[in-house]
Amino acid sequence: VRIALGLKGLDYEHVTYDLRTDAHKVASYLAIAPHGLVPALETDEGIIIESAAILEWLEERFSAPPLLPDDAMGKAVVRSMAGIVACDIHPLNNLRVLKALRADLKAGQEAIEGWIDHWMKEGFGGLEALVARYGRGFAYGASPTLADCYLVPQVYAARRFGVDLEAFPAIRAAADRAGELGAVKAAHPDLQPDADRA
Ligand SMILES: N[C@@H](CCC(=O)N[C@@H](CS)C(=O)NCC(=O)O)C(=O)O
Repeated sequence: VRIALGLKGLDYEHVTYDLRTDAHKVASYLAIAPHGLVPALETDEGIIIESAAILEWLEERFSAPPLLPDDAMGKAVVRSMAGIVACDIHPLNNLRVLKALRADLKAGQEAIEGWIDHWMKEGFGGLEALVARYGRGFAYGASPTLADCYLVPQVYAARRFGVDLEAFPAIRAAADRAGELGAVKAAHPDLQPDADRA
């Protein structure tokens, strides 16, 4: 969502919630986002939760620059790429799932790392084929789309977890190309107001 806001040149106030201290589970945040997950976007029209809904709203309200292709098939492909990350990879490796694996299923650190590695690679396998087919520098085509808004953070997470991305050259190239953009650089976790300072 930060990447899309930046690509569209939109100014926003950034309110952070530290997931490590369960700040997203307090009543004041649940009043904003009843599902207890970040992000949420507070707009003049109301509050929007769920990244896909936020991104589609931004696209509808602030059409320039467009983050979806013109044609219906192009839009479908970009949404397929986004869906692989949003539905097939990210939720399985989310904090609450990893916590449940540890607490309820008694998984140790090695098992958790194996789980993350498995589901990232499983999802990246399909995504790699799409990016290799449709990418022309970016994940889809020659300019950034919603697909890059999903791809960049997922590749960041993969690298943070030490997942070997050798088998996914198209994904790596697209994420690295997008990473050169000012809007993407500014959205990097290390540059956020709540980032741990070394
Ligand atoms: N489907 C939601 C997922 C949101 C989500 O899982 N956010 C993560 C941070 S990237 C979170 O809030 N995790 C907290 C937790 O797992 O307790 C979306 O796309 O917005």
